[in-house]
Amino acid sequence: MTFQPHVAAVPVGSTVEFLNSDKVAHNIFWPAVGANKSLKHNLGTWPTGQKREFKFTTPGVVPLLCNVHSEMSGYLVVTPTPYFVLTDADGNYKIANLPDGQYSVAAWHEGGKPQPKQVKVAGDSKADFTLSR
Ligand SMILES: [Cu+2]
Repeated sequence: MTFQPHVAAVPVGSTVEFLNSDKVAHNIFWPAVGANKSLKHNLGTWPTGQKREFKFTTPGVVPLLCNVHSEMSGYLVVTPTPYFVLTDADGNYKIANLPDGQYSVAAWHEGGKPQPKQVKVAGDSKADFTLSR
């Protein structure tokens, strides 16, 4: 009765498989991708052991919902870049193998909006964020 993981991230263009490993049928739909409501979609409802897939071609936060169980919620973050990472439980993150250069790096937390920041990367560099709702 939960999306696992609760938050996942994939680069744009990825095809994501949604497996129902629960004992009951579930639905998955999303009301928008980012702020774009025209990208809402309903994958339908499917039973135990089956999966459905979807190719995400637009970057943005995708709030995953189940119309059978209103308490279910998860998030898929479709990134515009292959350089992304989930933080650890303390909020620490590290993006490895990033070429030196000027970047816009954005942090996102459930319930908030992506917070972009300009960062110049030269070797080991650091960008801290304070996230609020
Ligand atoms: Cu459900």
